[in-house]
Amino acid sequence: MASSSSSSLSRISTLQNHISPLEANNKLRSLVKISPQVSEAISNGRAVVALESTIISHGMPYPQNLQTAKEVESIVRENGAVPATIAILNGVPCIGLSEEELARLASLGKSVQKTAGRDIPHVVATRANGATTVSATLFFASMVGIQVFVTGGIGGVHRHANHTMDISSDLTALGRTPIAVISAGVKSILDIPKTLEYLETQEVYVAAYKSDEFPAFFTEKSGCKAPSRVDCPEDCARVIDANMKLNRKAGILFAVPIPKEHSAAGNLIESATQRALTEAREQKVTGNAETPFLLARVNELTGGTSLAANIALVKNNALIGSQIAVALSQLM
Ligand code: PSU
Ligand code: MN
Repeated sequence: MASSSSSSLSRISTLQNHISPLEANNKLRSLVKISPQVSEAISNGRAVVALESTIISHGMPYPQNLQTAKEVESIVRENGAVPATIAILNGVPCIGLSEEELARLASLGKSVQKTAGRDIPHVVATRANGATTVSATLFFASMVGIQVFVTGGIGGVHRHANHTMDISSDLTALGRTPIAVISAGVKSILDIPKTLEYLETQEVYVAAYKSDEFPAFFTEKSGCKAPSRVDCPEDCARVIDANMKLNRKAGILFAVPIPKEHSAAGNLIESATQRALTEAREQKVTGNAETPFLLARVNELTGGTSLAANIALVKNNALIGSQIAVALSQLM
């Protein structure tokens, strides 16, 4: 356990050039703190579901963020898997948070640094608190061998990316990390056709869950046909198993449409999204500030309707992700 962060960096410097991959992996693992429940589950081949933390710090306001994070963890447990929420606390990457740690992270809100893959070394070196995005969460989940990861929506290719080159590192991380991410597709704040093209370039297997169409987060339909379709957790588990046995390096995206009873507000949310996008351009909000800005603004403009839909779809993803993780653990 690397609980004293003072030793984290000195341990990095002791890494030798000539060590076996197993030794290297053990040394890497000694730099992160794995909760006892997650550690036990990984050692015994039990189902584990990784969860990201930017959705807690930047994706939802306090206290709904804490309430949702706790409920999501409960859903994972009730469905037979162990939740591993991932975040960096005082410079220590934590895989599985205690109740106190989760509460602290949620109450700190946006003062916690949004941590994508590129930000990890700086957050660790400065012993800061970091909420991991999909890309950073993939890095730590893969380090400890977790194969299933649940979130709300992943980042993607932004609209006007041909000018701004704003493409989320979630997509390149998925291209090099053999983990299955369960999301409700991607938001219409993004360019969905370009996001699907980019995922293909990155060799990520993309399937819609019980649908022919790729979902657009708040709505079941995006107007884009999904590259593939899966209809049950067991089918998903078989794809993950094959991906792993073939030692492919790229990941998998299972896109689960928002439950029908929560998709009714889709049109209201879509018009709010258009307005938020215009405001972001007017106010010159760019880079990693854009996604949190749009999420918060759409929530304001819809009077909380988008937040309720967001919470509902994350919980649904947690349910299906846990079923997939359990099916996978039974295959192996
Ligand atoms: N999309 C959402 N909710 C979120 C995010 C994206 O609908 O909370 C967060 C996730 O953590 C995702 C990150 O990994 O934003 C992507 O940020 P960016 O677009 O800056 O790469
Ligand atoms: Mn970006």
